[in-house]
Amino acid sequence: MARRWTPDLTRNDVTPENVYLSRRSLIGGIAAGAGLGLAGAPARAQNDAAALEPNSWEDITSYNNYYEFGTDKRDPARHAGQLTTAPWSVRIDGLVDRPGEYAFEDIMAGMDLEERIYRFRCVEAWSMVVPWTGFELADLLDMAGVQDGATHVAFETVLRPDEMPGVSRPVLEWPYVEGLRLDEAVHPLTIMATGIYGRDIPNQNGAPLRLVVPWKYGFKSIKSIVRITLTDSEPPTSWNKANPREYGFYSNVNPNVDHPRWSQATEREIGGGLFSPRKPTLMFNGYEDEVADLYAGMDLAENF
Ligand SMILES: Nc1nc2c(c(=O)[nH]1)N[C@H]1C(S)=C(S)[C@@H](COP(=O)(O)O)O[C@H]1N2
Ligand SMILES: [Mo]
Repeated sequence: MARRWTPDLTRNDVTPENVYLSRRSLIGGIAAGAGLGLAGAPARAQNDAAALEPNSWEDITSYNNYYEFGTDKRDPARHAGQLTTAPWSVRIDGLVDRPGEYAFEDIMAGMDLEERIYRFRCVEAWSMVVPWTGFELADLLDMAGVQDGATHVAFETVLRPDEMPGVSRPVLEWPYVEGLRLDEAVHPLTIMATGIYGRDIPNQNGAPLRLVVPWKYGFKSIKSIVRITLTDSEPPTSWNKANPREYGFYSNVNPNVDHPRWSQATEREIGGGLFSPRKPTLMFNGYEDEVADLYAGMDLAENF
């Protein structure tokens, strides 16, 4: 398999320490932490490892946002089973050397799967920790060959009114669309997830493949992708089209920039229990060391 294509926009090419530590914490549990020398690690890394105890399979697969199946958190688990996910293909087009319809199996054959335990923070101020399985989006873009001049990546979710009861209502403009700047898209933290806890990703979580951008609000992580287009301008995004005052293009997790209708300073941990205190929300959802460079010199309140 071809190695990752690295544009000059991105310099951060190493596996972040907190991802590495958290992977160990899943394998060995908290007790293994001491054995791995975490006792001597800096306070921040210890906190990361402790905070990254993943949510249960039950939490992750029964409390969902997937509006094509309804707006109640339980609707996706009830209705997404109807979605036909095989055969599946992703059309990759726009500014690429090898545009075309890529079969899901052919994509998987060319990718290195790994586990990534990431914090997941919804713009609605709840959060989970999810053990995804997937591959770096950069590797998929490499398969298609990104051309000079591409600056952004646009994504589109499948639209099947017969299988998606939610799309009969104009909650959003369908199909659901999202976008990233190219340097965000090829950042090593940005993955396409195809599994959770090492099992195939359930339909309600975006089978057979969905985007995961852990430093951005959850709605950027578009599900059940059928099209990826390389462009030379910022693509339209569903939530921004629906309410540009409340949802920006960037949507980086930021405790200092409130949603117009609620604070983003804290979050409710799903599965934390009725009386568990709200957690402070971390800058870039805890991935500041890895991604702050992408936004150097940018006003993050203006570019929200
Ligand atoms: N196509 C599509 N993708 C989507 C959504 C959606 O409604 N439709 N919801 C987004 C939102 S708001 C969140 S928080 C996450 C939820 O992912 P999860 O259900 O796997 O936790 O998916 C995102 N991706
Ligand atoms: Mo969300």
